[in-house]
Amino acid sequence: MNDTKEAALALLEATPVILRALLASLPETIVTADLDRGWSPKRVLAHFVDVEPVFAERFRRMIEEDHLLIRSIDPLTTLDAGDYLSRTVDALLGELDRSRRETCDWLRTLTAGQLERPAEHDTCGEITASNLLHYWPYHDTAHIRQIQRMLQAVLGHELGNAAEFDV
Ligand code: NI
Repeated sequence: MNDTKEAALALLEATPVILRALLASLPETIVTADLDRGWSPKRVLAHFVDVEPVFAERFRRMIEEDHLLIRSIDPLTTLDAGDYLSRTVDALLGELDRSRRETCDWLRTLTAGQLERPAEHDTCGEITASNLLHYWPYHDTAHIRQIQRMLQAVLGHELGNAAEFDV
């Protein structure tokens, strides 16, 4: 396995750990606050839980089926249909942790040949399993940054003149 694939897998495994460290001890008022145009940190976590089986199923089908046609989904529609926000942050973190571990154990069994298998995405064109393996943690890191920006904004209200310091 080459270094970028190893990094992709390591980052996939790190995501539930990072999210737990960021979110598990925060006050409920902050974790559920609308901090980014309708998004709270908890809603971003719910998005992780919601798309996890979609990624996993796409990946399995790419390995098992020839010339798979991947249909795009509307992630906001499936998120809002999922009623995730009635669950606790801890329950959402637990579910992501379990499903991610199961998927990563399976991903580690794939051969280089399997990772070259192509599929056709309905809007993006041809992608390989390897492309999806790298896109997945790329998507994770974008949403982790989104949560970190939200939390930085919370702190930003309390800086006073310390806002003038260089970061
Ligand atoms: Ni997303």
